[in-house]
Amino acid sequence: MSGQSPLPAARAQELRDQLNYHNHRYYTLDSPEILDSEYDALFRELQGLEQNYPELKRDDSPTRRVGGEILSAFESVDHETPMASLDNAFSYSEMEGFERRVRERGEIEHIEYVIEPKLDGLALNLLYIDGVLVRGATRGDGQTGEDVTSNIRTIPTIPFRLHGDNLPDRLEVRGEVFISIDDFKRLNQSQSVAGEKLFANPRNAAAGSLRQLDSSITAKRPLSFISYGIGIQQGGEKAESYQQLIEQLSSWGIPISTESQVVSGLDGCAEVYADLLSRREVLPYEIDGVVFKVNSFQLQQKLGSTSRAPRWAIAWKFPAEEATTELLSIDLQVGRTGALTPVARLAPVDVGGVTVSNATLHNEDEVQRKDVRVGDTVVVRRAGDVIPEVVRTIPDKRPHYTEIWKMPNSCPVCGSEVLREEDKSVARCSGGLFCPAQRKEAIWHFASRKGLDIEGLGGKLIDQLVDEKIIATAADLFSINSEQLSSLQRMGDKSADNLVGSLSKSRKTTLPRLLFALGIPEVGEATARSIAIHFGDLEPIMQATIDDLQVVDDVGPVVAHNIFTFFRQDHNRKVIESLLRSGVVWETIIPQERLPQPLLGESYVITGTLRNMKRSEAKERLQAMGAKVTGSVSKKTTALICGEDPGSKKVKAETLGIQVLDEEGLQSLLRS
Ligand code: JCF
Repeated sequence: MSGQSPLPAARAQELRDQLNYHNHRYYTLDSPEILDSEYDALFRELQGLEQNYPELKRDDSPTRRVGGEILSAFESVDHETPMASLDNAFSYSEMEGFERRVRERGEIEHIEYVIEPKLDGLALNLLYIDGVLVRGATRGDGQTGEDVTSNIRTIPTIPFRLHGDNLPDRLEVRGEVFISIDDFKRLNQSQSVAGEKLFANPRNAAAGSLRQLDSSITAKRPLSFISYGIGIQQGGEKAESYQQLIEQLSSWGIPISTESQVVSGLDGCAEVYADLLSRREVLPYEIDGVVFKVNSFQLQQKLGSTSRAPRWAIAWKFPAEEATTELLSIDLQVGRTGALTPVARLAPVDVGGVTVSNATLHNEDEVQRKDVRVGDTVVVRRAGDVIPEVVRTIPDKRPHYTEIWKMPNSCPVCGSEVLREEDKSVARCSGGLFCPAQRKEAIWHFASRKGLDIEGLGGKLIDQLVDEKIIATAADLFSINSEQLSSLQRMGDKSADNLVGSLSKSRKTTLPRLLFALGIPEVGEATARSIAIHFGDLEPIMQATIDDLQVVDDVGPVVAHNIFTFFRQDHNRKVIESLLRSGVVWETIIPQERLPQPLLGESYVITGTLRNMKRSEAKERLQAMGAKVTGSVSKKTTALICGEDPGSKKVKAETLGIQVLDEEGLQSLLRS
């Protein structure tokens, strides 16, 4: 025969073996030995042979994986041995109960368990006769299922033929059919491109795919399979433990869980449970708990089964992450920085042991993307520590009266205009100082070091002042008296007096500081300074048009619009009036180039406490006169300006022979 091509039958057999082998390497072992193009060439050669010699077609031919058989209904099949289900534990104490029963019935103290993640898919029963896959059936009621053989033949990880010698004559392989999370996302993407209905979750997608009457559709769905045991076994090597069994299945070419491991006792079980729960969100597939099985088959036998489920296994379920409920209304929550978050108010529903009646909808775009409407029945998800969220609606349950939700134009708390920047998903209330929801944050910003720099007024104190209704806006700060302060908790007379003192000092400020302190969205320290220098005083800034504002370096259309809008709002003007009435003052800025610069080229350092002026103010005024103000004394320093309690800088200045000015010296310098 040499030199001649092999007989078609022999070649077909060779191709089937090769293709099945490479299929297993590619899908189950994830380690291909040949190129996709080489695989395709072998595949087409076999397809050609089968077309020319239909008598060569076999059930275990890889060409069967593309599907094609169309059924009118699924036939019923009896499982060779019933498919048990699993008992569930929902808490540590239920798990403890299971473990105690195993120890008591088994009359043994120390027990080994094999654990595996509980996949959220569908149970499948495969029948192999003499190592060849002959049937696949759904679980059904445990006794009788549906024959889905032509569909499961399209699942690439299910071998048509088992590997190795000493195979059982008859073997039922049980496991879970599922779709991985990545595959699910891709599937829904292509459903969406094709204008087809999206699947709600991987489990539904897997169920829908497995129960297709046209197996060529199933072939296009990315189904996976992982085995967790057997039914009948006649002949072949018999395992003595569950661990041995799954290793044996794996050696025959059946995919098993990569997370499977042996643990000892209740402590070991609790440890892997906690570990898998913590990794739940990063696993490649959805799981709803952890399965624990007594490892020893001898002990399994001794424990036996109830009518429903084996006594040697349990599923310790994770807390449910999702529930459905009715969406009663969509409210807006105003954050401390004015960010507006749509929040779903829900008919209270239990999600994993916690009653949920509010869930976030994140932002306007998300509401639109999910098309969530008041009146919808929605799926709520609460995973781990994260805030509950609305995942999706159930379109079939939508009442006829619903309306598309829109972000309102005005803040629900203060009525200010709602602004949304281009390319950003957050909408914000422009109320700033005025909006009660933003009050504390706005006051804190107002008093901060770059703002009016009110010493001794921290976040906790602001909380107290607002909560006790002593102040409502930043302007109210200046009418606080020491009695009001002393009445607060943890506030001594001395600190009350100090704060009143620093408040009165902060009244005298600068225009850049005031402008920054107002908290106009996107107006930071540098922008505030540029605008202040350009316009010189507050009144022209308040009158400026968007075009006027954009003349300033640093100010683009968004910032200009923010500033313009801010000063058009009545309540903001009121806060400013009230600030003026409380005696907040600043010097008009004479544009830099028109200012005399008598100190140009000179360099100063300021140290110690000044009695009549803050160091930052002294610094600003010296800078305005052209001087440089630095942080450390060197030979180049013109003079050290020295307040009370100076530190090492004074010593250094004296050592270097540098002039030292006291506060009077500073005053005359500033008058020069
Ligand atoms: O992953 C599963 N859903 C799963 C189901 C895992 C198992 O080890 C199972 C199962 C159902 C029954 N074991 C049995 C006996």
